[in-house]
Amino acid sequence: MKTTRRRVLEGSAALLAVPLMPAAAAEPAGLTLHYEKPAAEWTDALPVGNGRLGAMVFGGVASERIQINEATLWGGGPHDYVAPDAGKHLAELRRLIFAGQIEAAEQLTAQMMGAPPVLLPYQPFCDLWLTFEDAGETDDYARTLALDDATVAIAYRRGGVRFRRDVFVSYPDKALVVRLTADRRGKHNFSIGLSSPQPEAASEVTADDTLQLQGQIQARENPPGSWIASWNSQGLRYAAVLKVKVDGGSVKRDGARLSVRNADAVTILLGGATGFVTFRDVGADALARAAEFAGAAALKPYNRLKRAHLADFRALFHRVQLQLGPHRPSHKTTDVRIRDFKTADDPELAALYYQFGRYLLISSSRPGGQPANLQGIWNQDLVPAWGSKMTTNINLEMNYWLADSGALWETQETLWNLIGDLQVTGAETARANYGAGGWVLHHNTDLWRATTPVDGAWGMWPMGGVWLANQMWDHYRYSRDDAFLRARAYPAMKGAVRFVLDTLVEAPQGLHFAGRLVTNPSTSPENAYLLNGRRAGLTYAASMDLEMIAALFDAFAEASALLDTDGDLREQVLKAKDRLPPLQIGSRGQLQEWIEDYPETEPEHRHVSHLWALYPGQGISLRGTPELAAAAKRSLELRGDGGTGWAKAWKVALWARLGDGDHAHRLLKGLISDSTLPNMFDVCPPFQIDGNFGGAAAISEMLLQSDDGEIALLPALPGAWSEGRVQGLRARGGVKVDMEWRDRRLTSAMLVSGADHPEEVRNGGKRVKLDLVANTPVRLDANLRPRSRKA
Ligand code: FUC
Repeated sequence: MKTTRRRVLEGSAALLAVPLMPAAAAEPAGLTLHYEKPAAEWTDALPVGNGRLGAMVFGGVASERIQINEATLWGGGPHDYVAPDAGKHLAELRRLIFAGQIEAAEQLTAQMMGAPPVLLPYQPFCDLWLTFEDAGETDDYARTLALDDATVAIAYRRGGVRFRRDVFVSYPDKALVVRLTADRRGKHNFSIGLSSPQPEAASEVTADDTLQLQGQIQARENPPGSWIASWNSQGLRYAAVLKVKVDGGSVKRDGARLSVRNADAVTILLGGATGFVTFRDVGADALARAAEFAGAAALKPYNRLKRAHLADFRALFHRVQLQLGPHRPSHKTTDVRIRDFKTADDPELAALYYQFGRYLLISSSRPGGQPANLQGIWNQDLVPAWGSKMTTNINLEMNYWLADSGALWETQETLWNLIGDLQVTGAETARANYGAGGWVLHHNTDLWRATTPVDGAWGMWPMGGVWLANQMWDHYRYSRDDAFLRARAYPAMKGAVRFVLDTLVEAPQGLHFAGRLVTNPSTSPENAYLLNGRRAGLTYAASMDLEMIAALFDAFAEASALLDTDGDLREQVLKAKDRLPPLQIGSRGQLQEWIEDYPETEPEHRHVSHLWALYPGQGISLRGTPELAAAAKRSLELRGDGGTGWAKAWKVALWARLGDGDHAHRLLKGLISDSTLPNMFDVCPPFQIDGNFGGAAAISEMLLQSDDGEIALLPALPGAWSEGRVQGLRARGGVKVDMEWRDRRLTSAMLVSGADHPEEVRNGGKRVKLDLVANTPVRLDANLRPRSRKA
């Protein structure tokens, strides 16, 4: 590479600003994941991301692998899944279900699936390789992910030289950044390559400091049983452009790679893009986009990139601070702390797990990107587990449970956009499959916004839209953002209401709750019951449907009144609500999952769908509906404390809602010790990110709960967290909450509301009624007595 005057100046400026001497392995702090070895497997590697680009950093000494994803790189192409004849079978399906002929009904669903009846997968993008020249013995190795820097750092001594490598993905500068420094000049000697697991991807050197990789998703036959469709034409184009800047030394082409010689420090910038514009338009110029991102980042000195990255990331991340237990620096590596969490007294690891959830959400879901899928944005497999799709019968929703309470509302922008698209495709499915208005979503979707039933009879679950519409309303309850309600939530809620009203049917004579309005077809996600000795999944009016529909109807009534619109529809909704069957308590004292008290085929089934109204819904609560809460508790006991990672996370939150912090904590131990990988990723198994997000949401539910007009401080504090403090958690009503506690008792709290409104605050048996005034902090003492501002 030609050493231009500009580059020399920029290089020396960087030398002045960043000392060449890399910091020794940082003292492991409360917000750092810390390891003493490079990653041997993908699930040891550490994630970074900006919502569009995700990367897994391995931290090798002889060679570094950084595995990279781009959020819009999926299999297939724009596609309409609607099977035009699916609706013809609806009447017969309903008849069979009401007649108890479930086996025949389940067979019939094969005629009602989407075309094709499985969806398309999220795809890996490319790998960046750094191959280092042998430079002698290595010691003093440390690999860290400092959450509040959103940076993976690798530090070691090799041949007597201290090296350091920092990797982050910048949201403001739209690029992956790798910075290599050393404590001696001229010591960086390595080559740089790009590859991709995608067939026919081509990598080439286009200048002495530039590499690029380009390709197009190829037609593919996927293995049966992979829950992934095959596709028979080329799909999305993708491109990565990489630029290298050296301080001292040189960089030049070396075959298909770039070679860095004798550099003092090196900065590598990578931009990545696909042709994706919308789910119906994939015509963007991927290469031009990638080149623009890398080129623009390369014009900025490293320090500016780093400063912009930190400012951007910290503006979100620092909104919530959490300390559990006394601060005791741990010198164990994070994988050991995870393994030992079950038996060790390590409350700070729970706080780290909480903040890691927030870290992952900021890194995988930012405006302009896609919602976090089953793996967030991190996936190395061509055939990922469950296609790494967006599964909507629990997983996608769970991904966002922590967003509002954890003050990360912007991360939901991608979800609101997805729901906007699903209203378009879901209207077609509602019409074709059900002859209904409004919009419908079943249990899975992908980049192409599938809304049809897929996968099998358990896919005949038309409630995905109802769940998501409820989630939008809940965001309104947290944010009190009227513009959001009017422009985004309300249309989605109204469309979901329309679909439900058009599909509720009267239960026929002779059946339980004859004459009431019920859903049919219906299923309690993925669970099955025994009917005449046979396994059956389909039914009418599964409890979850009734809970979510009742919540949606209430929300719609409130929203339409607030917006002063749709009075007639509101009347209709309230009348329909009165005609829904009630929730029932079964023979074992449990909350009944189905319309009849059927025996279950798998009593410890991972899904706890019928407890939706306890969490994330709020239709069941200890004080509001004590009998149903007791039945929900019985259901939880019968289900047991096992399950997938996400199932445990959900149960932590459910026990928190029941006010049992110690039981919640016992489950959290299981989640962290038994369902968490060395890099702190959740396992389903395999890796699935929902448990990370659900676990974080559940931790905040242990500390703070809120309903309209009521905030509970420390409602489910376990003995293991006898002291701590939290700042910046959010309660419904737009209230920011800080708290401190000691000996498991609240010592002080501070509330700041975004708007004037009354609020009742509760802690244990104590209560206080407050008239909150916008932006005026209210400090409460241990007895919830407001303290004067001066005190
Ligand atoms: C649902 C769950 C599985 C898994 C899959 C992605 O089907 O029942 O456990 O999480 O989604």
